[in-house]
Amino acid sequence: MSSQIYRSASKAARSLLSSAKNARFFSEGRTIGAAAAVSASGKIPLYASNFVRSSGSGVASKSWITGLLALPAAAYMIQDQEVLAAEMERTFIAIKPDGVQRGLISEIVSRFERKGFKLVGIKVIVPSKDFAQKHYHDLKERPFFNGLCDFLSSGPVIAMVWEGEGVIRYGRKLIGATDPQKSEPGTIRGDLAVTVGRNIIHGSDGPETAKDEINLWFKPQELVSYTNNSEKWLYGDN
Ligand code: DAT
Ligand code: MG
Repeated sequence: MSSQIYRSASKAARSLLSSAKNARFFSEGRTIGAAAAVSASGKIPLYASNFVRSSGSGVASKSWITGLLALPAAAYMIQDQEVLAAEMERTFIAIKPDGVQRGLISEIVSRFERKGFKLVGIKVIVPSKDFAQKHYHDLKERPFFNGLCDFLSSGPVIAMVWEGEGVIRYGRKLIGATDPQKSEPGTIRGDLAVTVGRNIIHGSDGPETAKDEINLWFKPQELVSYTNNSEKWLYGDN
């Protein structure tokens, strides 16, 4: 019985959600902050835990009421997650064979993670030369193209997709200039690399390349959408 109520409650929440969606009402960044504030007020956890406890216990009447009263907030929370999942930008980042061999995986991952970006896909892969040529197709006229593709396919690469507001452009800032001699101290290449041919990391340079590179390196099912608990402290308008 209570699980049936749970189902209708969540159905109702979803229908509230879809009417909100149709109104295109929630799709502004500002809503994310508002929804986070609702979650932070403590109403949502109460709602969630009451439903969990009531399922199958037979002592659910108080919980139903609390739960039903919380429906609009529940719809809001579902919406909050979907807005974040739908609107957040993604970029493709790869630790090249030199970065892997030099033991810099955790150092590089931690810089993106500490900034507040979210890892939504990661794998270790030795790309074939053909694959490397696809990845660097826009550089095929350059004299270093062949050597670059040999190098990228010479060993394990850590392929990643990172998500967050402004992650494409800011990811490039974290990485630093292409030539580590010109990268600022504090950037990944500035701190950890010396020459352009061994600059340890790749990052998409714009929205189009990000989309293409994510599609080249990952199948859709290899990427996850989730809400990280810290997001309510990372995003919000005042
Ligand atoms: P980035 O990796 O910063 O996006 P890019 O796309 O211009 O730079 O070039 C891809 C890679 O090719 C780069 O990371 C290292 C290599 N590369 C670029 N310019 C080079 C050069 N002048 N000599 C040797 N390798 C170079
Ligand atoms: Mg590039």
